[in-house]
Amino acid sequence: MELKNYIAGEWVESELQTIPIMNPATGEQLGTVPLSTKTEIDVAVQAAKEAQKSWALIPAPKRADYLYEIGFKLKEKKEYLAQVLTKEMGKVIEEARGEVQEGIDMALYMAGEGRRLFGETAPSELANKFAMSVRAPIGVVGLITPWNFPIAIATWKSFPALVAGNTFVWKPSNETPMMAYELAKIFDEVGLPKGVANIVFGTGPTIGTAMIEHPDVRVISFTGSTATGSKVAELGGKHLKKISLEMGGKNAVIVMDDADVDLAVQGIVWSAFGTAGQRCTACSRIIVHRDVKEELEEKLLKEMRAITIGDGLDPKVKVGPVINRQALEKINHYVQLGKQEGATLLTGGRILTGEPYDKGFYFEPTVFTNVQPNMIIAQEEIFGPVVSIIEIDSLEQAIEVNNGVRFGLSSSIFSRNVNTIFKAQQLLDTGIVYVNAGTTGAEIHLPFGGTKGTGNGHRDSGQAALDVYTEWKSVYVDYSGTLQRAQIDT
Ligand code: UN1
Repeated sequence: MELKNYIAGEWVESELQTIPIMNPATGEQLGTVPLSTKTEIDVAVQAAKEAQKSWALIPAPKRADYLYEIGFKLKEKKEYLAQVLTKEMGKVIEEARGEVQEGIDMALYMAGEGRRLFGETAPSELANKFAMSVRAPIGVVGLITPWNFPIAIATWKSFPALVAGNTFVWKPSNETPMMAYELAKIFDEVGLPKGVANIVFGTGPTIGTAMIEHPDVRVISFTGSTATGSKVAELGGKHLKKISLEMGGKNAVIVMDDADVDLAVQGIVWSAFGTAGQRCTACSRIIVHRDVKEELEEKLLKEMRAITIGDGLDPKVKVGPVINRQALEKINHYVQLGKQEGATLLTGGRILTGEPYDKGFYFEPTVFTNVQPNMIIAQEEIFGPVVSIIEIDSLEQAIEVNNGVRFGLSSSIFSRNVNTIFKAQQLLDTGIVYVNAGTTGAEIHLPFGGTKGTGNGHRDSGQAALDVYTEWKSVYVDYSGTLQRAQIDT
């Protein structure tokens, strides 16, 4: 499949350089993706700008009708999309179906927002004057999305942008362009007006930069690494753009001495090794009370023996490949570093070789124990199936360790004590807190995002996403027929 950009409702052929799209499970080439230039961004932004004028004038409930149609199409194609997603990204088929479901849910949820988009009224300080604030669309928004959730994250951003009356130019990840292509086909099939949704493939330094610098792009919504996000913020700040960032995590599961350890182990396995640890919400630290540490380690090892690793299309497989060779090497680098730092390797730690692993990129699910909170493996985001066990002996210490990293996306606590639970949810410095569940599995109608190095105060998903894609407009209507002056004594 040779992908093309989708600009102004057309599939735009290009003579540009292309790069291959690979299946990380098998090394098979699935197609090619073009690397666009600044010029394509300019054409797409102009199309989006033109389209936005009329799109913004369509009543929100009518704009929402397109989202319902998109949601129905996603539902109709769910199995097909999940298969493509697994081939292109590597996550296991069950998770791929779950991700497409997130897209369906987001479409229908945001379509519902078309009939809300509530504003506020306020009493005026003057008689015969009406005051209100309404959510106004901003204009053209630029979306930059990662490969680990190529459908879900795109829908968290594009659907609220659309329902609020914006148009967009989207740069998907080059690792997972087929999902973007499939979404573009759906936009086309439901007859979304030309120019409302535009997709341009290419690299961050070329077209990501062009998008951020473009004077007609008013908002940039980015999900990716903290290193890249901080560059986006720097450049966007210079150009006075509204920037929404969702970045890394170093999420922990806390297991207290009164926890249901069996349940905690299940939560840890799902959150640490699901998606091969490539979620920004993945569990990469286990902060465990010393009284249950041994029990937890034993049960964890037992549970991990049942994990089948392989091609995610096989329904028996629980852990698929990682995205590419660089990822494999990066994970391996951290594992070697962990050993050098003096952590004890409890299990795993190897790049898998031999049949059927040689052609793809597979890393063994890995657990380090006796990890100190300040070790590099307990501080930096590894983005792979590697988890570190840190021992504590009080809730206070657990909270301190949890909060002692530069990220703040997700955290979790396993305990049967209601006081412990409520105290923890208050003190954990993360945007998402789970009680008696792992660190993954956010639902689309709640705000998604984090504190510190994870974000810059904005949120994807939920009603909070509308704050990214709207501007508050305060409207005063004076129906007195006279010149009334606020703040002036009469
Ligand atoms: C991500 O890891 O980038 O909460 C998104 C979850 C998923 C989304 C994760 N619903 O784990």
